[in-house]
Amino acid sequence: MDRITMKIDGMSCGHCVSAVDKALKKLDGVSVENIGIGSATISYDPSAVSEQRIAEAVADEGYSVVATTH
Ligand SMILES: [Cu+2]
Repeated sequence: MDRITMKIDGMSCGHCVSAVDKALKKLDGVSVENIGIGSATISYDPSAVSEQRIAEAVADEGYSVVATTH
């Protein structure tokens, strides 16, 4: 498993947190470790899902991953 922390733009309240949390948890191979307004730390299995796919899932909810830290 790889662990990343993403800085996410556009999140402003608990609904945003739960929307992003749900979108991430729907992805195969992803487990959410910590999430709050503006950031999320996850572990993921690189053989099941790519970092790009993860960012797309966040974008589909209307938010954007602006930075990723390993
Ligand atoms: Cu919100």
